[in-house]
Amino acid sequence: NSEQSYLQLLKYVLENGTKKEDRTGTGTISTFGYQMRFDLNEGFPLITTKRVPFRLIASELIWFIQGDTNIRYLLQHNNNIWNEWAFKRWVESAAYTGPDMTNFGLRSQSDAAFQSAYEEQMELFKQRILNDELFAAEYGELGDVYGKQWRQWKTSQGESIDQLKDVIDTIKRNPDSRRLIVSAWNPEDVPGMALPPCHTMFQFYVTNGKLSCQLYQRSADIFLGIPFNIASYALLTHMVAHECGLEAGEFIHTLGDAHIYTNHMDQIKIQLSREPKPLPQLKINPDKKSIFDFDVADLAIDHYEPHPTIKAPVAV
Ligand code: UFP
Repeated sequence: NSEQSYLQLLKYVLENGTKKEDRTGTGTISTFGYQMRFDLNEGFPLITTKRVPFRLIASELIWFIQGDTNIRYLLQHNNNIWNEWAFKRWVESAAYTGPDMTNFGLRSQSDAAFQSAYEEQMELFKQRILNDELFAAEYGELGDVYGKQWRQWKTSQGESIDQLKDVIDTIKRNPDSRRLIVSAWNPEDVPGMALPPCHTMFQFYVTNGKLSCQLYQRSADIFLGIPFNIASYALLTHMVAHECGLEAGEFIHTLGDAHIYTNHMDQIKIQLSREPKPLPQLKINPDKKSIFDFDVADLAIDHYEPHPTIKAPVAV
């Protein structure tokens, strides 16, 4: 099944990747330019050779679709995937008076005493975001991330463009359009961003009543990031197809710098030794028509029986 295209990517980069230093100081092996295709009719491409948490993918995607850029919604849904980016802004701000958290990502991997101080500060930060609305408004805000660019792209005229709504309207009115694009890469905003968008832009395509989507991802952490990214855009494609009265076609995933972090090698060996299981099925609440009305509870995954989770450190 289409999980093989992901496993082939892992093998390809293991065999053909070249050593490359990176921003995080971790070190990678990397290749440039790679494409995977997932036929969404073969099942939902949630990787089975390790457990991938669909719940986190669904709540993050709904957060993007709502145009929300504050981690508070994510924390309310017990989703911690964006915490480090908000935490970084908090501990670098003048208002933070706790222990020094410089370079917390790398330090907490090598220094156990630091790690417990870091975990304590992170927990305090999360509780404050959840319980203090004013604090959340200031320090939970990530600024110009996906939700903002998809739903409220700022123009030079001071207006705002709802790219996602516009593209859905166009799919309905003019499905043959070759301009069905949403861009998250805003060159004006990039210099001020902690994490410039990895999912740079995506394009829809309609043929024979089926909606396909292609994503250009400029930078890809193949072990940790990519299984999330595949599932997230497959889910988006299904949701947009649902709203537009189309079937889901293919998800095509095009990668720029596709890399394996050198501290993920043992995990990848374990994963490649496993036999893929049948892909699960996606269930969408048929009573919800517009993707802008979706809630996490309207999306579910059926018959997902993956191999166990494989833990690995995130490069921040
Ligand atoms: N990354 C992903 N997918 C994502 C995401 C991040 O693979 O959805 F948000 C990885 C890619 C890279 C790092 O390893 O995060 C971003 O670093 P950089 O901006 O230096 O490319």
